[in-house]
Amino acid sequence: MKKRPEFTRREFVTASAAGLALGSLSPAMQAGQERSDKYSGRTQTRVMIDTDPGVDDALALLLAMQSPELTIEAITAVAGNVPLELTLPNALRMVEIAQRDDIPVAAGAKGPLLRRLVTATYAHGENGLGGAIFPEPKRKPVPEPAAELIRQTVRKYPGEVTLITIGPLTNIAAALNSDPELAPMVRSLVMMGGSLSGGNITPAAEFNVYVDPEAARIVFQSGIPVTMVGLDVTTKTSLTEEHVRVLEGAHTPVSQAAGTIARNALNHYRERGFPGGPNMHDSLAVAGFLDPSILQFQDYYVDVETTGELTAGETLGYSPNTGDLRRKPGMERMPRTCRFGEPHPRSPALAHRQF
Ligand SMILES: [Ca+2]
Repeated sequence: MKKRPEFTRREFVTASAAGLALGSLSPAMQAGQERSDKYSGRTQTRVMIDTDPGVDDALALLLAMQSPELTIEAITAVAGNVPLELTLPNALRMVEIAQRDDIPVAAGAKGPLLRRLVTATYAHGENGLGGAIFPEPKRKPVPEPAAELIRQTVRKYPGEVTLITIGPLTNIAAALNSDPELAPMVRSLVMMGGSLSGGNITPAAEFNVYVDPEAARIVFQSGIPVTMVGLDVTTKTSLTEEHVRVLEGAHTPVSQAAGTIARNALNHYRERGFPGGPNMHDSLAVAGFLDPSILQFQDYYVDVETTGELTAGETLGYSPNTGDLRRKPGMERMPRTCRFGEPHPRSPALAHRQF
């Protein structure tokens, strides 16, 4: 048997996306191999990643930076899971660990457009990485604020840049607000956020949208083609002991860091008395972008509740197949640009994983 010299990206994807997808720990997943192979001849896709690390953000960032399919123009930090004072250095730490000095990191919004910041230290630990400790980053952010860097980059490559958002949408909304001509220049936007089947911070709302519902609404109504990877599908991912051991068992700096973060996250989750393991929301958004065949999609017009006393941040999906729904004026003319994911029942990777 041929000895594997190092931890492959396939294994990293599998572990960091909690078993979703491109990779395989099982010899049964030949189809996964074929899917990955097709990328060898594919042109790189230009992306920017907006993030609030965040345990699953950190793993999603490492996954993205290990993915040769992506040209990452920048990583922009936003307040969310923890304040910007932590998400920014955490993003810088991940770039250093991945040795990606070529990727600029920008500081973004310290809080939502209109509201006070709500954080999720209960889930991500006080430092945002589940308590996993890494040295202070030596890298510094670029001088441009995140919204300005997003604006400049999209304008530099009109029609080419996909925005991958795995935190509250404040930075994206700020960029769109600053430049009314920007939205049509964005190729697409893939978000971890929202839900059409109940929330995780309130019964109605998913965390990223709840933190800044006004920003989310601007994004959903911008006309940018949006792929919404929401709780409908991300709650079907679960970090397991097996995944963590795979990461810990490899000896590259990235897999070791991912293993440390994942181990702390799993322990933190168990200490709070929950069964199973934490959902890998953000990793799934990145994995689903790298390989859309792991998800299946449905078209919806999605709007965001911004004023509800109990329901602020709820995302509502208007299916084009439900003809008698009462819609707002103009909604019918909006392109049906929003989708959400369901695990694909025929995906061989999914067929062999826990969901
Ligand atoms: Ca996040």
